[in-house]
Amino acid sequence: MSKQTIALVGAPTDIGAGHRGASMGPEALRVAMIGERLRRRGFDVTDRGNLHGPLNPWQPPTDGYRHLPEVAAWNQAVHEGIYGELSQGRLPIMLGGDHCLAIGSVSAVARHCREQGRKLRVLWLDAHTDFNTALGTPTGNIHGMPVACLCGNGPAELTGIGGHVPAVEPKVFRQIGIRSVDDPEKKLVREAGMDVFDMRHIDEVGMKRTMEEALAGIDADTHLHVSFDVDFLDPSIAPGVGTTVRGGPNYREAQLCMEMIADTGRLGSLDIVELNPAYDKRNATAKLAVDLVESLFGKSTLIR
Ligand SMILES: [Mn+2]
Repeated sequence: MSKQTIALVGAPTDIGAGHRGASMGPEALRVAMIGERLRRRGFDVTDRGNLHGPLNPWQPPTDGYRHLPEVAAWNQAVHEGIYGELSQGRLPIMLGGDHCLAIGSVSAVARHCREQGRKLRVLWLDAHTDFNTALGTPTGNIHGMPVACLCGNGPAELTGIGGHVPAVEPKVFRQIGIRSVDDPEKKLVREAGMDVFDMRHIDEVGMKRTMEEALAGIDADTHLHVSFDVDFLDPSIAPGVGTTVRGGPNYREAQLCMEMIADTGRLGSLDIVELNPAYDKRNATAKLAVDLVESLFGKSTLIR
């Protein structure tokens, strides 16, 4: 079987974030040669350029949400862009942008899976569960809410993107690397019954067993979507994010995580989000993200 065509889709915005700068993420990943490195691995890579949307007006929250109309516009553009790539048989990599954009990308993947009769599994690699709502959020920043919105808990402008409410059920998610959850959010995560592998779990059983658990049940009919929030990584190796939380996976744990996902052969789409060059040092976090993406696409030390 020939290798799949990968489509890079830039979404240069920080519309859902609490710090400016994730809007520069797509270009930092290109500067770190994401396209070339995947091409070198034998993939056919096409860079579709950037999506467009409203500028960040940098306003305080209204009714618990910051920039809701702008977030909706960006996510509509992402939904259409990612759905279009999937429909053409390409494997989309969304270059974010902040994590609110996963509302658009995951809803597009879910729509594609419904139409193709495929099962969906979403691996959410993140320090945060992103399951907040307008009632519980301390900030109104919508990058803390995409999982809730995708599960139907959020404003209609966002839950309705893709035309199927909810876009997904909580059971499709496996969250890995979690170490920062707001108190009201903890209750919601618990009630939703979402599978969360927090850092304590990784400490106790190791990354290998964690990934075996997160990947259990994936079969030939499963589309695997990875939503990679760069703040998943320990800030000592990945300073280039706005919302660092100490105590994340180290370099080797992150590599193992990516390699075990690659081993399934089921990766169908990817988000790379929250990379913030304004906080980075000489683009080191972008380079690390690209290294990890290479592993996610099958780079390994030995022929196994
Ligand atoms: Mn996130």
